[in-house]
Amino acid sequence: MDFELMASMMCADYGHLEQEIKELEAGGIDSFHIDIMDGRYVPNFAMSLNDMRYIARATSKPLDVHLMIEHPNNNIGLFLAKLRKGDTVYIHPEAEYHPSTTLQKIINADMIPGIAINPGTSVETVMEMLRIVKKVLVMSVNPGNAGQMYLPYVGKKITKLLSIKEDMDFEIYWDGACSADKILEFAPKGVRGFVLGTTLLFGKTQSYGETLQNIRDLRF
Ligand code: S6P
Ligand code: MG
Repeated sequence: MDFELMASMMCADYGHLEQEIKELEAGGIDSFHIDIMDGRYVPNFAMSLNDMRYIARATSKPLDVHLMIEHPNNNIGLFLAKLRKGDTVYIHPEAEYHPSTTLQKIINADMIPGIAINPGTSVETVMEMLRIVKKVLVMSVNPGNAGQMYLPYVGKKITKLLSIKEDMDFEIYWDGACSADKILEFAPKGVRGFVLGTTLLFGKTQSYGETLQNIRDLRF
């Protein structure tokens, strides 16, 4: 079964960040998920521009940048200037008056445009943007923190997105409280990738390599 695994770097050990990156790479992680928070759009501060730039320099794997900031259009250029072609940038449509303008800037920079949709956001309200983006990051927790509980009502929205993804040409990614049973259930249905945080990857006794191998060995 082909699916992608992303490491949620806000959960990494910042005392040994370079080592964390190398271990995740050696363990076969597909990309690094970077949660940028501004303390306004979400009630938390997590990673910022310098963290993102550090990781971009430390790895040649793709970055998966999740902007949880108000009005990303105002300063998205700061992020795009430090990323590489082929990296992904997600915005939250509710955080911008004209989200398609911001998405166009991401496209013009040769990066992959995505939207992140909150548990309380319905597919219908983002329908037109689904024609522009290549990736939809479905939040299965409210944005702002790692280590939260999965919100089961999100499952119905994923079913709806799965039914239109081929016609509208986008892929679905999972963010929040991702456990092995969620990968087992949703990868075969067509969810393309999963962000791994404290639920499955970080703060465990086993190595990242062992955890990632166990996921790849799941019996679907
Ligand atoms: C939440 C953020 C996520 C979390 C990730 C943590 O606002 O967008 O990327 O970092 O979900 O995973 P977990 O397993 O601790 O919920
Ligand atoms: Mg995220």
